[in-house]
Amino acid sequence: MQDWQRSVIYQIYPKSFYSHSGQATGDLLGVVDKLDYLQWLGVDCLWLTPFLCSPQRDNGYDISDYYAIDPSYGTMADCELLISEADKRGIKLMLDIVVNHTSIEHAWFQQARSSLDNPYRDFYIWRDQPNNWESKFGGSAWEYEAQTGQYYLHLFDHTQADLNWDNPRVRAEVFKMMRFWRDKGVGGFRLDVINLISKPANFPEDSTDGRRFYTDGPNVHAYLQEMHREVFAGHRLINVGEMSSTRLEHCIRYSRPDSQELSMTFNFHHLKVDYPNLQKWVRADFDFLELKRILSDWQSGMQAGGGWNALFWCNHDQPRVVSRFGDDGEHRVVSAKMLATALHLLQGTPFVYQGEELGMTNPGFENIDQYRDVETLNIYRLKRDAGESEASSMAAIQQKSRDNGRTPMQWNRQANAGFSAAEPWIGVPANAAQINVEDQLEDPASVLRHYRQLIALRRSEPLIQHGQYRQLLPEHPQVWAYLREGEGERLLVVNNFYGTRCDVELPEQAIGEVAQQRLLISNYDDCPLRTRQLSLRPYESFVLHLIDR
Ligand code: TEU
Repeated sequence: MQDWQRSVIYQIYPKSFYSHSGQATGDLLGVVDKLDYLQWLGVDCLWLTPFLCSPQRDNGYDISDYYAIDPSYGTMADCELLISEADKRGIKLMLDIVVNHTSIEHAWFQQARSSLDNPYRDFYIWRDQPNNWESKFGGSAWEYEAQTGQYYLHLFDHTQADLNWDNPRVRAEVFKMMRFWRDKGVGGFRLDVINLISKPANFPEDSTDGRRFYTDGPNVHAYLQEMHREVFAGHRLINVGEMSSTRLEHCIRYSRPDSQELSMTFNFHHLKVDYPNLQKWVRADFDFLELKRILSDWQSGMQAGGGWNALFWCNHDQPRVVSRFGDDGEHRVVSAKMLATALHLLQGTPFVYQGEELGMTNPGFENIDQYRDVETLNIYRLKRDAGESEASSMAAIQQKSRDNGRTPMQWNRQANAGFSAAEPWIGVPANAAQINVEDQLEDPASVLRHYRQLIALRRSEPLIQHGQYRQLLPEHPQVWAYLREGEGERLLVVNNFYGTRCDVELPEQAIGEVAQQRLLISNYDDCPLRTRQLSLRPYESFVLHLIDR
């Protein structure tokens, strides 16, 4: 069993976590200040989104220097302190590495753009004519550079130029930089959109946006194996790849131990169940049957192929899960706990995104001036230019904007939710006085306590780590029930995903002849022990450990 197969990872968006210095934005010393809280919660590893030097056009995913800390987050000494203080508490730091692209302010790009024969020209991807591929943030994926008369590729913002991974000098520079951070003592890497690094040499035109040509591209596995040899081999690191629009067979290859590529993969298929016809920017309910089908296919498929899933509901690009798949009003507490249980009992490595453990909600911002995200602001402009009404544009943005997950962490009832002495860079949700760490630490029935219990269970119950996943009642429109099976024992996990009561009968042959049963966790304190005929209350969820007769 590998380290990460019993771990829980906590994601920090440092800009919104805690400001030690009392500025509008959070900083690395702010994370140091909160390490005791994270240790109490029980997490093994922290993934911090990028805090390296950056013009912050995409909040740090546009890096201009891989060897220096962005001054808004602190200094290299602060980073070293964070690594060593976390280490004292048995917590590793995972660095977010963005190497599909750099900022156009990076020295390599500054060199590359200066002339056609500059030695750095081939660090990027240049063409005399653009093809019809689209940027993930809207518009063409090519930008014209007047000085040299060619176009460069950018799959994201035009200030994020794609690196040319077919150039061995690029790979050597990336691996050297990763060894620098490995030798500083980071416990692993989160690799941003790493399955997009290998583009086909001929850049074909596409009938859609081009993604089928560069997603899981021609040399991606070879490049990751090279990264493994050059950076990971012989070191105890946890490496997770963020995979955009990927496929199961590729994720098995990325994460199988014998491929010698990565530890695990993120994918986003289960978070497109509220994108009707794959359109993100419309307001829509989520498709529950589709959600169960996708998560179940990935559970069974990765298990059969020997791969390993990174499990998550939330991150800095996603709305808050309680607002999305739960109920952020009357049933907020029970639904947040149910969603946590449903995810944490799966096979894989769970990620908890800051504030998720409190059941933090979308902020419900009503005015475009309250939003900060480059993608959201682009989309608003495109919608309004296309004649969409203010009300309809804002309805979609309110539900889908990445800023939903980027509001300040809610620490207490004080001003700015205790995040900073200064006014934060983005608004604090009005419910911070009701939803915050300080209150939930005191409350034995809080969402926070439930997360802590789930994190501890993963360590103490081997079936959570490697029991075989089996879905029950796949067509049930309201309940997600599944088993994690072992030899002569199993976990039964039942989740009512809606705010109405529901009677349900589980199939007899799946439950077997039960000799003993034990309740592991539930979200109602009087959960009756039962395995066949269930009468579930709103958002009710429980886990039973069953031993066969
Ligand atoms: O995101 C990759 C990505 O493709 C999406 O999650 C994207 O942000 C979303 O589809 C837009 O709606 C990663 C980072 O997590 C994100 O914050 C960066 O903006 C992006 O890469 C570029 O580096």
